[in-house]
Amino acid sequence: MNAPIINTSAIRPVPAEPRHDWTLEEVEALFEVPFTDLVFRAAVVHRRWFDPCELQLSQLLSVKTGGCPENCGYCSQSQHFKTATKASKLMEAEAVISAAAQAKAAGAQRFCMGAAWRDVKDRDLPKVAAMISGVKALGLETCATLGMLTPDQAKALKAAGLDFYNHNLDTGPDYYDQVVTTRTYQDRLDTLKAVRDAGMSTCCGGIVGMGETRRDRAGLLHQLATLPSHPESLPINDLMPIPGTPLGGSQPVDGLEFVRMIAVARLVCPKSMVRIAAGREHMSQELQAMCFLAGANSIFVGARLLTTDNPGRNADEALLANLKMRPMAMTQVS
Ligand code: SAM
Ligand code: DTB
Ligand code: SF4
Repeated sequence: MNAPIINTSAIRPVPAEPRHDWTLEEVEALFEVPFTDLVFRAAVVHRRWFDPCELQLSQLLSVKTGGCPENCGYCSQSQHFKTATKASKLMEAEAVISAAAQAKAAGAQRFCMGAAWRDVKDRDLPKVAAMISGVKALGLETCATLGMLTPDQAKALKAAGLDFYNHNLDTGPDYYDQVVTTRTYQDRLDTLKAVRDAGMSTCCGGIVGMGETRRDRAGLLHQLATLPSHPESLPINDLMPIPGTPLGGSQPVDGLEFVRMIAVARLVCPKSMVRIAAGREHMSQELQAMCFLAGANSIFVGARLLTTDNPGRNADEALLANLKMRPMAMTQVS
């Protein structure tokens, strides 16, 4: 009998502990690892820290839609572009809490409130705080994504019961000004610092499919991996192309490249919840399964993201059943 063929590159030691000293070149090199070897390594790291059959489930609600002064080239909610999204004012706290109760009943663990704001105005804080404390009282993990925050605003949100704050870097630093010019990369990093300093967990990731290069994708992951603490949640969005936006006609990223992005995210931020965020609507079960193998362990559930469609409950119940995966125990509801 022939001896089994072992690809020794596949059994190189896998770093067990998170590192913060990744170089851009190291992250870029991971993207060049042969696909099956990369996914294998990411799967090993995934198993080191997580049960690979468990998924964290978050649900989004747009609590303030459209009319945003920022010019993010991917976004349906920017007032700079003519899109089909209708602007509406900040929702009442009771309506948000009732939507959160429905999300919980449908199986969501975390409820994320999104507002199309550049930054938070102090006059809106009491209403936002009421939403957060009401959602928290339901026994859900709370998350919000409201634009830039001052350190004092971050402290106020934490005091209201906010567990996570989502603020994405979106892409690598070299490509950023091709996507948005009304704020800087440093503005984003400053808000992330305010969130960390207030004692909240960060949810920070980005988007693929905006015409960026692989080096830009590596650049984003390098930024995340060298933050003072890795984001507890790391969403990877596959661009939802929005007609009327500058990026509405972008070429979709190939599925294998999306899986690579997930695998490299898992390798450089081993203890983060890596989320397949926007884009599952146009992904097959097989592609999502490949992402889970490569270390993704979180999804958005519910039929809507903020302004675009998501697979919805029936499709996701079938996905979990077919893959024999199950919801993860909640991480923090204190
Ligand atoms: N206005 C706040 C902000 O920008 O931080 C919060 C809401 S904003 C919609 C949250 C994130 O959603 C963006 O940073 C971006 O990463 C993601 N996003 C927005 N539109 C998207 C799209 N069309 N496709 C994929 N991801 C998108
Ligand atoms: C994240 O990374 N993706 C979510 C959430 N965090 C806020 C938003 C996705 C938005 C997709 C486009 C839309 O629905 O408008
Ligand atoms: Fe505004 Fe956020 Fe959309 Fe940018 S991504 S235009 S900041 S809502």
